[in-house]
Order: sequence, then C-alpha cells, then structure tokens
Amino acid sequence: MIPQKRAVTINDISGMGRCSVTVACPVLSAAGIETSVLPTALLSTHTGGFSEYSFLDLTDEMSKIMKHWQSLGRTFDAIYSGYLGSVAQIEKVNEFIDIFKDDNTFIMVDPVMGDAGRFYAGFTEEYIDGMRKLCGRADIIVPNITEALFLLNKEYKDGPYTEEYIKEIMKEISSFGCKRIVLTGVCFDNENVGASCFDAENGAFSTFLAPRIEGFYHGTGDVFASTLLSALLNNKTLAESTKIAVDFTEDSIIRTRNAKTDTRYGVIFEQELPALVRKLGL
Ligand code: PXL
Repeated sequence: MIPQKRAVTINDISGMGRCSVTVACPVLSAAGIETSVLPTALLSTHTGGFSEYSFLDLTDEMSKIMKHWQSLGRTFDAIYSGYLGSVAQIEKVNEFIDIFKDDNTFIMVDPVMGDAGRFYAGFTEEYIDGMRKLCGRADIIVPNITEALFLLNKEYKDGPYTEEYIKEIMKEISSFGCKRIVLTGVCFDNENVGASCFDAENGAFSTFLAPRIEGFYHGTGDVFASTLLSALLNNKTLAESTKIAVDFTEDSIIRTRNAKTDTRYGVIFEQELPALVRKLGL
C-alpha cells in the first residue's frame, strides 16, 4: 500500500463563507491526504463583501502550536500557505519552513493579497516584500494576475492578455527563486478564462481555459490552489494538475451560478468532490 501523504495548511479560519481552511481541508481530505491546520487568524467571515466581521489574530498561538508539533516529531509531505494577513505571519511561515521542511517536503505558497487589481483589506507594500521572499522559498506558487503584478511591482491591467505577456510575467517571477508557477485569471479573449503553468527548469508552458462565467465568486483562488495541490500530491503532472484545478473551479462556479446563491458565501464545490475523486483515480 502507498503510504498516505500528509499536508499542513497555514491559513485563516473564516468561520463562514467558504474560503481558506473550510476549502483546503475538505478538498485535500477528499483527495486522500491527511491535513493539519496551522491557523493564522479566526474570523467570522472572510473580508470580501462583508463589513463588521470579527478578527482574532493568532500569531502568538502559531508559535505555541509549532513548538508542540516540533516536540511530536511530525513531518509533512507538503506545506501549503494561504491567507496570512500580516508581515509577522509571513515570518511565522518562514520559521515553520525552517523547522519542518526536509528534503521531501513540497512547499506551495499562494500569495493571497488581492484580486481585480486591488489589495484585500489590510495589505501593505511591506507585506509584498515579505511575500516576495517567501515565494522564493516555494516549490510552486499560485498567484492570480493581480498578485503576480504586485510581486513584480508592475501596474495592473485588465485582460485580455497576449500569451507573450503571460509568459513574460511568469518568467520574471521565477527569478525570485520559485521554479514552478501557476498563474490564475489568464484570458486571451473575453470568452474564456483559466490558468497557465510554467516550469522554469525546462521552460514548459501550458494554458487551460474554460468558458468565463460573469460575476465575482469568492474563495475560488482557494478552491483552485487546494485542488492543484491535491492533484500534485496524487502524482499528476504540473499540466494535468492545472487542468484538473481549472475544471474543478469552473464546475463549482457553474453549480453556484445555477443555484443563484449569494456568492459572498463561496462556491458550491462540495457537490463536485465526488467527480474530483474519480478524476484523481482514487
Ligand atoms: O480567499 C482569500 C481570503 C482568505 N481569507 C480571508 C480573506 C480572503 C479574501 O478576501 O479575506 C480572511
């Protein structure tokens, strides 16, 4: 029997509004991966589209959790960081990598900072600097176009984009030290949108697109990243994993559009999990 893989997600707990751990845990679990949680903050909801949400910073608690885990001698096949929310928390992730990374640990950083050319609430330039360095330590990063351009200190522009422009962004980002990049929000026309993957080791580049569904669907970055990691940990190639993540995200969005639910509460990904499990061959 192949030993079960173990991942840890370093992410916030937004109690309501499917994103962060309420997406990462179910998706990774469905993909057969044991998943631990190092929580960064506890919120009533995510910060997009809600006002007066509660927010409890857990930076100090993170140190205590790390200390306990270190005493247990537990290791991880994958470390996946998502929403961090402060420079101090980026530092905690660096510490976590220093302690828990061994030769076989795969590091995925989703540099969650913003979307549609704008920062999410509370992010700063100093945060971008820290995130740039953290990205340099990752095996794979999963920015959207907005985050990629923040990292490169370039001005945001709306799509459609040319393939050359997308390739150039990814190549430039790889100069920070991370060799595999999956860029979301890629579009070459107004009809389709998806993701491109780039491996700087061999120059391989592919794009996978799906029909664009109008509207803003919260949490889809987390759905995409969690699915990508699930596929990679199930030994799918970078290109296969990118396609699986594009399709899963698209199918979840279609379900949500058809159900006409309030998109602030995230997308209906749960009912797509059986199809994902089949696609992963589990
Ligand atoms: O899905 C990204 C995300 C995660 N966590 C929190 C957020 C957001 C985006 O707004 O606010 C708390």
